[in-house]
Amino acid sequence: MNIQFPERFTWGAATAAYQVEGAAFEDGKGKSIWDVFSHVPGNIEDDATGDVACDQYHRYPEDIKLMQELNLQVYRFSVSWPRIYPEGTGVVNSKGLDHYDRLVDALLDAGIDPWITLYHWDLPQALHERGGWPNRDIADWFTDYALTMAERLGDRVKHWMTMNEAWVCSYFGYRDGNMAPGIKDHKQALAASYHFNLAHGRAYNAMKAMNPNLKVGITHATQQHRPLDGKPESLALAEFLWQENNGVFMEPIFSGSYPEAIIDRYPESIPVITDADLIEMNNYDFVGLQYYCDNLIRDGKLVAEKLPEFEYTEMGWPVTPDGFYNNIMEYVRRYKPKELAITENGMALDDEVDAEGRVRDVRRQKYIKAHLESVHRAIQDGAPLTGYFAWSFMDNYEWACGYRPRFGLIHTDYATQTRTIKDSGRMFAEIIRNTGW
Ligand code: GCO
Repeated sequence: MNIQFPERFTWGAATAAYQVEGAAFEDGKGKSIWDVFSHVPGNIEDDATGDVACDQYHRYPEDIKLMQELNLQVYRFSVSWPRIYPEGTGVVNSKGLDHYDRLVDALLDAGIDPWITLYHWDLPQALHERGGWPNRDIADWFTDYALTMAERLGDRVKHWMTMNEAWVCSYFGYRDGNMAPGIKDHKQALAASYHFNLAHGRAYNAMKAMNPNLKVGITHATQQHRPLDGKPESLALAEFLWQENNGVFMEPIFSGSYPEAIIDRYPESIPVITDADLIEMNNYDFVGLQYYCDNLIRDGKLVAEKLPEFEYTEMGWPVTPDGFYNNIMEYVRRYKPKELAITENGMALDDEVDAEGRVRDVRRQKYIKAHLESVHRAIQDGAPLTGYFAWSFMDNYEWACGYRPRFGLIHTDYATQTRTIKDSGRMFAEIIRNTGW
């Protein structure tokens, strides 16, 4: 097999603040909804919290050396909003800003380009108490925060992602309640989803007006639904779920419209949609797609159990690399995007360091190569893909699953904070060095 990516293709790995930083109550940081949610007994496996996580807040110099060993060209990380605005709005915490300033400089000194996610789920608790994402005012709160960051770091950071996976925050955070802030209310979930899009658009316009050199995008947990039979009810469900999980978040950004199927299905819960809002939302320089697996459908229903014909990960997700190709091409077909990047893709296992100090994660190596083959094929077939970021740089706090699933290219020993590059990390470093294999 000879897989060669374009010379200018960008290679990186990603993390998020609450998952790696720790220092949850240091240097003036305010509480986020995850600080509160993770401390409620029973919400998280083993009642794990992100109080310490990988302690990257203090250990970033050591981690940057490891990024160099992995040949990473880009490190995608998120800023913790309550580190910057402990109360969500108002007074800026200069120690928080200084931290990201130092991190960005250290990355640049190491020859690694920083890409920043502004919102990776850690809403200031103070803003939750003022209504959070279901409150339309959040578009302005978020824009003020985005401008503060762009003003401070925009001279050194070109790539910005406003939201990470608004789908997950809206539906798991406000509809199903299994993620922070733990609300179960469909109407609030749809309002939140609308305001994620609005906040993205408003921040996009404001950031570009401040500094036209910035590239401002958004990342999306793309969902691909695979009917295992040809039954009409299976095909219909796949199409409806495309609209509910992708269309609601992507159609306004790409096309300035809102999926009719959702307006028709939920007349009671749908927020007021205006043309002015849609014009504001319809802005992006690039969209980051994040893909892990297909959702399987049979007999007109989502398949909940494990099927013998699929391999499953530590998250209980099937391994479906060909679905990744279909998913990317579906974006190209439906929305004709001008630029896409794969901002997350990866596999959870229960890796251990062996007696020789190695992590022999053969299954992850296969997963990465198989998914990269799909990316490569999509590029050959015209998809405007400019980069691929592994999730994750290192094992970290996997939200409601605590520390059990390990997604990293680097193993984290949480008791000692020892880092060990896994075999997959070494393989990824070689792929980057050769722009393929
Ligand atoms: C996600 C997130 C990550 C997760 C990863 C694995 O975007 O869901 O960006 O925080 O850890 O997807 O579940």
